[in-house]
Amino acid sequence: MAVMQEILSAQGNARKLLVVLIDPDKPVAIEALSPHLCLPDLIFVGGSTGAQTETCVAQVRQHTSRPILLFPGNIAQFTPSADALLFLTLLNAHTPEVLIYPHIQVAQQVLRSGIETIPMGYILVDGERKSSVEIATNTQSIPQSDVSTIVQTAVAGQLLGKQLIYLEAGSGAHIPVSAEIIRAVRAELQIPLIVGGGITTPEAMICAFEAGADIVVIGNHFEQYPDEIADFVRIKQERYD
Ligand code: 1GP
Repeated sequence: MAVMQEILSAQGNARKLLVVLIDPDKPVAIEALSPHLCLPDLIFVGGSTGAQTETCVAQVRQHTSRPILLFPGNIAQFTPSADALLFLTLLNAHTPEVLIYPHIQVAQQVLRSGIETIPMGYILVDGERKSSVEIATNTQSIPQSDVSTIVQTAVAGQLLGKQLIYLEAGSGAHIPVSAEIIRAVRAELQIPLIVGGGITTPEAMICAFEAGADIVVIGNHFEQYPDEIADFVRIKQERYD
């Protein structure tokens, strides 16, 4: 099944999805994706600087048959060897250098590769720690108190044809995206909603799911504690599968 079909089918059945994000620069969690353990639903591969994406995708494939989605921090990270590409637009960016120039540069390469391409609106929300995306793109995150701007930005993304919206507090955020924000965005959105950044406990994962996230992404925590992937997956499965 195509990856987007799988995501839509899960949303239609109220089945929540847990994603492990692997940074090609710090691929420590790969070993924990061994086939005999509880497996996350999807794997994202990407980071702010890493260019060893193809090698990383190949390594992940040796450990799991779960779909691998590219979540690229720059166009050098593109590889057709993944199962799908999150073709993301940073919706709260203000310059064409961020909003469209990279897409133009890589567009034909992506098209010719035949990879499944999923248009995704990406929204930076303040996680009380300046994220690498903010720094790399010189983009101001939206304060968590400004719920209406976050909702308006997400709705704009849906109207622009994005198939997913990702609320991002930033990798290693001190506070994740609040339940209030997730609820408010969910109430206005039909397409699947992804939430990530600063989620380090099963309680925080459940909080995001209960507020309306369809997909929760965890990166940093599993780099530090890869063995906990199985626990998070089990807890998620018990509640939502
Ligand atoms: C980062 O949202 C992801 O793009 C995951 O964040 O690394 O803080 O889990 P963490």
